[in-house]
Amino acid sequence: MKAAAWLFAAALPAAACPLAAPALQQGEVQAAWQVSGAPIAVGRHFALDIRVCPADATLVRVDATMPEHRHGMNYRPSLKALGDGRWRAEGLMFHMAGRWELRLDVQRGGGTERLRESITLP
Ligand SMILES: [Cu+2]
Repeated sequence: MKAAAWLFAAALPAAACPLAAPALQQGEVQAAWQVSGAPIAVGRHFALDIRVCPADATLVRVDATMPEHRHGMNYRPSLKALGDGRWRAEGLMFHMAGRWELRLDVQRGGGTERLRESITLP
């Protein structure tokens, strides 16, 4: 596992701030994410590679809900800091088709910014 994490850290470039579009933005906080490995599919675990800016911002939580159904995921993802504004979230799973809202909570300067993005699964 250690070797795999190192390989990943080497492969993903540091978050050069500000991030190029498309990136989520809330206040001065920016985040960009991409699915790591196989694309998101109903009922299958997936992982996200996430970059956060500026450098003093800390990603503290990754979560997802289905707002129209008023429920979240059945699993709580783990979050790993890789340094240089890079993070990895593992163990996410969307157990239904439909619209999910991905949520990234980022702490900076004593406040928390919540960045959101809609993901619709066919
Ligand atoms: Cu649902």
